[in-house]
Amino acid sequence: MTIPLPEGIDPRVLVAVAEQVAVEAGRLIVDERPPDLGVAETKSSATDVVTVMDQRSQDLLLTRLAELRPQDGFAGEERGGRAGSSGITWVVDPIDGTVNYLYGIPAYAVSVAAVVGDPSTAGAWRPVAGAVVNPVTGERFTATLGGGARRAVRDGDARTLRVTDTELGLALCGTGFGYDAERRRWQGEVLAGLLPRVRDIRRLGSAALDLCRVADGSLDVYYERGLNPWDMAAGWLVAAEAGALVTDLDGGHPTDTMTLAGGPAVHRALGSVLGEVVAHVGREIDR
Ligand code: LIP
Repeated sequence: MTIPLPEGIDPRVLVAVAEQVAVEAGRLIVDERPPDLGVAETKSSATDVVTVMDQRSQDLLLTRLAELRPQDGFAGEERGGRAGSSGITWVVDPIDGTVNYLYGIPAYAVSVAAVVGDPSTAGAWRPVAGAVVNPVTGERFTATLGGGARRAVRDGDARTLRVTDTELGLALCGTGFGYDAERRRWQGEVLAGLLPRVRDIRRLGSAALDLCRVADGSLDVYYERGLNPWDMAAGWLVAAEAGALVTDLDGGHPTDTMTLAGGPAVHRALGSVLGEVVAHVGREIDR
């Protein structure tokens, strides 16, 4: 499905806004992280946690995007959203990699994407501009539809990103796991089938950073079942604009059923093996 860009919308303007507010939120979650940070609440399970900083980060993003882009919609992982009239919706993850943030592991990001279509309906939306900021390393990954993907650490050092494309047996493969025990059991069985077929696995703990690692070549390929729009929206565009195919297992838009990202050849090879393994393990929904 090709969803048109609304008239008068310039992705270059949107990506500048995305990067600016993602950097601001990143600064907040690092500078104001309370020393006694704990779990404010849980969502789908006891391990699906929200900290006070997740909500504070999202509140900042909502406020700043309302100031900078008052006609746009807003949809975030945590509470609070807004309808818009411009045809653009901001899909944000205020802290992607919340468990890493809670444990002090420096692999988390603020993900901010401007999308067209309906992000609440799988396959009915796509990103047109996005930024993923790791506030600990200072890495800022940005992309615009048709405009390429870049990674900067300090002002002025932006580098254009290009994916690798290796054979599957030599591919460093990223993945992740859900918060539900039965899903994790299924994901473990799928992983067991895949592990002998790739170089190795890395579980970084942030889908947004996983997708950006595919874009910069520090992962060759990535797959995960269960991603929400806010986990993948900006990273999807960064990876795709760096030359990755980013799809579900059937070659359509990535969805919560499966997100698969990599250079064309390794994406095809992983998709084929993953399809075999899922067929052998049995589809999760059939169990
Ligand atoms: C995380 C994802 C990650 C997944 C984790 C978690 P969160 O998002 O980015 O890929 O494996 O289970 O869902 O919950 O930290 O925003």
